[in-house]
Amino acid sequence: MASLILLLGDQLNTKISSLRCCNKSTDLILMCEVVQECTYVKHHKKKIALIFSAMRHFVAELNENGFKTIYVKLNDPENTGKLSSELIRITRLNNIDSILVTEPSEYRVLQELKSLKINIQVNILDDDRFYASHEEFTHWAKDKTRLRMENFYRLMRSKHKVLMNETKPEGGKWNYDKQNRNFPKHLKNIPDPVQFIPDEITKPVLTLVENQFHDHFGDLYPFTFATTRKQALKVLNDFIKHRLAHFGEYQDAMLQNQPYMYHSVISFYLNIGLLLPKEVINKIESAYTKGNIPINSAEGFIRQILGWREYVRGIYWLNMPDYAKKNYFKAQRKLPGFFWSSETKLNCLHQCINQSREYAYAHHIQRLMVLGNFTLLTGINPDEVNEWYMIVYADAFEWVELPNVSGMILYADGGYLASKPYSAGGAYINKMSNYCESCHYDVKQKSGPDACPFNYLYWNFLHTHRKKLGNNQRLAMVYSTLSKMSADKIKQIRLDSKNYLSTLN
Ligand code: FAD
Ligand code: DLZ
Ligand code: SF4
Repeated sequence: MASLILLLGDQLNTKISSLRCCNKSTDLILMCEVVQECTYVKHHKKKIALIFSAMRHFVAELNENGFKTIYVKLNDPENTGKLSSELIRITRLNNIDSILVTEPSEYRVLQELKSLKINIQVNILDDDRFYASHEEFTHWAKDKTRLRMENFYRLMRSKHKVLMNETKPEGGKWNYDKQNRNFPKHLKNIPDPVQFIPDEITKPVLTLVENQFHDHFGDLYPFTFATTRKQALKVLNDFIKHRLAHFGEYQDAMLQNQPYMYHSVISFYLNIGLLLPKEVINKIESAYTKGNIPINSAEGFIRQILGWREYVRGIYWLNMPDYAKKNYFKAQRKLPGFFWSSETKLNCLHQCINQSREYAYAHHIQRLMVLGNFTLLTGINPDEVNEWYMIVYADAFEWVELPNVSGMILYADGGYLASKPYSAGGAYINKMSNYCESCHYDVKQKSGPDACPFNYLYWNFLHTHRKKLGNNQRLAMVYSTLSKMSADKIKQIRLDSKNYLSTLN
């Protein structure tokens, strides 16, 4: 009996459930580069290069370890360009009794496999790289109308005994974010993450991407990503040694020309399987136990993976396909062209868009409080915003991108994922960055042509959506401030906003 194991571009780990079931002497592993996966949204060039190069490195490792593999390259003449049709083609060419695949991380691909027109059995295994199974998350979410990450995170900490002292959280508190709002703007000599020179496997991939996807967004060169597990482990270990200690303190800070700050830059590798969440958390906890890392950094970092990453995945699978259609504020504006060109006088946006084009990376606060905040305040349609984030970031896979965009930045689910919209005026961006120092607009001015647009757009947003947000307890203070504003002031906010918004059309 021979199985054909389909291994997807984000399942590059020998511990993945499908490979654990592989019988080396009979089973065949199929990996394929397909145009459909590169163009259903026009992914950033660096993202396609990362996935193809990592896939090619991984198949070489499998071959060395005695697995039988078939690797279909993008330009192979027989390549039909779709995962499902490649599966059917390869099944017919070989003597296959059944198909085996670890559950795809995206709903779209799962549906494609479920509707495969083939008369042999297709077995879909759980993806147990995650801490929480779909069943566990569903059980936790049952009967809750609104979910909260912090409650889920505490459950995960207790259950998996991460940073715990018996039943108490390590250090006495579950969350140390109050210590994480530090930001000296003169911060210098931040060590860069480890970078790699393209090898003989990566170089032809870069040429391929350059030729086939030249019209996609983003700079392909320099290409310095890790493309093997060994390299990804180097990135992780280097982060733990040189940057983790400051992660907590500076995690919300943004500096011009410092794309990485003290962030780990491992999401690319976690999401495609080169690193496993459990090994990352074990290493962070052990660095903390050895006394090298302060608790606010260890806890803050672990919360991102054990808390947020697991939580957004749970929300995605519990609510798809409906979640993709959410639009609580009925936002309809088109995404402004400068999200592609970066030609805008708002320096914070200009910097974050440029950086995203160059690196296919922006850290969390840039995605949330600059780019995301702007799309929320200006009422951009969620489909357009989701597409942009899916295209631009090399770590973007729908299961993690969609809840972050529709739930976290756009509040398009009406508060199911987040307790309030992450909206802010220019003062927040000024506090957490040095972008305002070289901006055309004046962050201190509240109205008029030179005022920072975030200042009036913030109040305009709250004013416009008072019916939908006015009863939110977490917004009680801001709505009380808004209520005290004079009619003239509100009129000016509306006028400034109208004028600015008209420039976006
Ligand atoms: P660090 O800051 O070092 O954090 C460590 C790890 O924690 C990350 O590698 C990531 O795996 C995890 N993590 C942190 N925050 C989140 C979060 N909110 N949700 C899920 N995991 C988290 N992350 C993606 O992996 N793919 C995406 O497509 C993606 N889209 C996002 C879109 C928006 C609008 C926002 C606000 C956030 C998005 N994130 C996404 C989450 C987060 O911004 C990135 O995971 C992070 O910036 C990756 O950089 P890092 O590895 O240096 O992270
Ligand atoms: C993102 C991506 C790209 C660009 N290319 C491929 C590919 O050629 N082959 C493949 O197996 N996977 C690719 N992926 C990842 C998939 O789009 C998708 O995110 C995963 O299969 C998870 O469902
Ligand atoms: Fe951004 Fe406003 Fe600061 Fe300019 S002044 S960088 S638009 S926050």
